[in-house]
Amino acid sequence: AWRKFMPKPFTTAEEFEKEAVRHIETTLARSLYNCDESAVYGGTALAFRDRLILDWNKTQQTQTFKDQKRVYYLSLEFLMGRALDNAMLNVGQKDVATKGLSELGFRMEDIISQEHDAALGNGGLGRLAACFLDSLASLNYPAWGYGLRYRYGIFKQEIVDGFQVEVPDYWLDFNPWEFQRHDITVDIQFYGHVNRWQDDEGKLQYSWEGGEIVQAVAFDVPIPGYQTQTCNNLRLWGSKAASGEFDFQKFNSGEYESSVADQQRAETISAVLYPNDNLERGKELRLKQQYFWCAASLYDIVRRFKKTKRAWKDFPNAVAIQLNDTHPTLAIPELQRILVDIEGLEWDEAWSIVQKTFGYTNHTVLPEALEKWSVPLMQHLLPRHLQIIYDINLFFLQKVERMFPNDRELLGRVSIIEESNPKMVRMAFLALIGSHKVNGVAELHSDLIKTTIFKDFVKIYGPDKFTNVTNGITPRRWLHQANPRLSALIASKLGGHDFLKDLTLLHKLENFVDDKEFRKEFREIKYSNKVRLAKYIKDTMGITVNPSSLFDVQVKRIHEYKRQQLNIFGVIHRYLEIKKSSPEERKKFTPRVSIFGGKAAPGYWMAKAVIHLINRVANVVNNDADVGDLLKVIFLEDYNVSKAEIICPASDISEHISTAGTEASGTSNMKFCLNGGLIIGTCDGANIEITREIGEDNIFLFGNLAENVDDLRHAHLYGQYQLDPQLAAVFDAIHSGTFGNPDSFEALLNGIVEHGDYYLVSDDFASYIQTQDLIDKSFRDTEEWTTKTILTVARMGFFSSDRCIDEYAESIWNIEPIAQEKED
Ligand code: 26Q
Repeated sequence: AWRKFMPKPFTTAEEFEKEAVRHIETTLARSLYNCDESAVYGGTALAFRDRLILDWNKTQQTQTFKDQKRVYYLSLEFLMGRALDNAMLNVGQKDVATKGLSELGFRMEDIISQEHDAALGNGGLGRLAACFLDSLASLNYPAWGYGLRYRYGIFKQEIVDGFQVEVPDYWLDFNPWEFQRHDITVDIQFYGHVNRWQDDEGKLQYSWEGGEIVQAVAFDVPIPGYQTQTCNNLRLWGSKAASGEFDFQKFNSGEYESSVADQQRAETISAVLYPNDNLERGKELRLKQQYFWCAASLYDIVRRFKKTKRAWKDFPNAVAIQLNDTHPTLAIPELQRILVDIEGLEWDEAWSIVQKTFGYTNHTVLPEALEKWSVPLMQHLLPRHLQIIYDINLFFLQKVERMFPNDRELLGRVSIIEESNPKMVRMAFLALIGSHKVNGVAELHSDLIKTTIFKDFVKIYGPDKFTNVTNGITPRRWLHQANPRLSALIASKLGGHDFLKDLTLLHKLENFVDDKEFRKEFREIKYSNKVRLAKYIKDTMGITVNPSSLFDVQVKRIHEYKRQQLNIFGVIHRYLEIKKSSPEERKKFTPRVSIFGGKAAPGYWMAKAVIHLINRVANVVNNDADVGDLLKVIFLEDYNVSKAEIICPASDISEHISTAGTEASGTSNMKFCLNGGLIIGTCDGANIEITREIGEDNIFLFGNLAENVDDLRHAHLYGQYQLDPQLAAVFDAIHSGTFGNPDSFEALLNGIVEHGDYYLVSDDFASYIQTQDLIDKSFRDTEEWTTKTILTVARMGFFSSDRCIDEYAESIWNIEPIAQEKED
């Protein structure tokens, strides 16, 4: 009966304008007479938000009513980027809004760029979570994301005199996409002690008492699917001081200031995203963040389950929880605690529920990234959880002892507790033991975890506990939104946009690979995307680059294992070659623009030195009149999701050149290929599967293989070591001061020359340079290049996150989509 009061969604430009203007005038209280782009952004976002909310409410109602199994994706990072364009494309009214805005005198592009990125993540892991939410909603899976509502996302990067400077990213000034749920709060306990007693039946009981309480408040973000009414929920927890008697007492007894200090201390839990990517540093506040978010999310999930009045053993039939890396591992002892201490289940019964509920995704084999927490810290912060972890470990080791009697060393190797000083809790082992499935994120990586970090566990649990789900990306954002012209061209050939829901349909493009007109349009689109990036470079840096040059892009977090240093050494090599060539020889060079972008963790000195070197080289090369258009070097400031949307469609070649065996998957490799860029890469992560799909002829692979890395490292340290001669020439140039004071780069070069070249830069240098030369040649043959790029796009269907999510749903979560019933 209430339906008749529900607002009707707009369908024409005029109806859209009416809604947007109403929001500007009333919701935002901005007079139309000083209406700027930010106000128009607000009005547009609110007009679309209204439409989403209707679907959102309905989806949540349907999901509750149907009571099918749901998946909860626990991630400390959701690197969402902007929401408006995505909302418009998903709802399908962007054209209407574009027309409406232009009637009001505004350009859609300018309005979209008013929005602040939601930058609640570092890099690949966080962006993967965002792509997964998009696919889950688009495929109608009942799913929620759970994360933290950081007040500060990943820092903004400024380059000052060639150095990275970090600036705080306060992004919540105006965020129309979140809804605070004042009524959904959870009290979270820290510190305190454990009481143990016997109940009437003589059974041991434990309770966690005392300590301090911090309140978790829910903030919900709607996640629309593409061309479906499904709108899922992302719930982010914010922290505040618990509003209890405690505060009142303090207040009444005149301790006003100290009560304000308590308030602020509580709020620091959700204040800031830790800016480390693939590096863990054991900070107490980080552990507090992890427990705060796990405990709040589990309380919420359990509360929802209890409303259905189903039996506890049914919990794993109603709930699947996926752990995005080890960051949410505390959810495992927390669920065990809820079931045993609070709900009164027997240990074994509870443990079987826990194991059936959780799945764990591993994203790294790098030793420095494996999470460990000191036992004394955990004892102090979470005394009951530490006991539970010890019990989990005890029962696990007893099982191992029964399987492999008298293998003491094995017990030491697989123990959740590392017997170091201080003792450490190995989170990856706890996550593995507490889950029914463990997956890697690309085939090579999933194989590697079985032979390296989890080798012993394969013997214990058998190989079936381990599986692979190769990562994917959402084609809605990374093709349709980022590259609308390419999306339109594909649609014109394939007869519609169905490929955005089934990316394997792209294979039909192969039929047009010889179609002259198609090839020409395909090339023109790439060119216009390069013009757009060139304009961005001109506007932001004042540097002119020629869009006909080969655009060579490496954008990702700066890390030694990703080897931006290999790239910049290659650039220096190229510069030296140009300098020493005759005018005649110079004509043979393929003009190139080397584009870098990415943030370094603030405490990661080596990564910062790489940024500094790139900027110094840029300074010299770009101002050398001798070189002109043959080479330009660009370091783009503050690489983020919305910049990736401009950069990915504009590359000819992108670099994915990690030391073999170190990059678990990579996902930007997929974004570049999907947009008709080719790859120079090592045999690492998803590059290997990309090669299998698109064909060896269409990718430029180089370098040593993962299987040889150990031997090479060993040879560096204990055998004969010869620096590659071409690399030596590069180092000579740096040392001689060609790029300014060489002192800044001592540590960087020494890591290679003196300290064993852990990342094998020298070993791979010759083959890298050679492959770049091959690329130069290939690029000059426009026809050959065009064929390669078209075939690449046509064969990228496998790398949709939709395929990836279907695999998780089938092999790990055991969940089914919920068809949305059409409105009457
Ligand atoms: C851990 C402890 C304390 C502080 C920070 C962290 C931390 C934070 C972020 C550890 C790791 C990360 C991020 C890791 C990451 O982004 N990994 C990438 O995941 C992608 C998606 O699976 C892969 O494609 C990349 O290969 C992998 O590097």
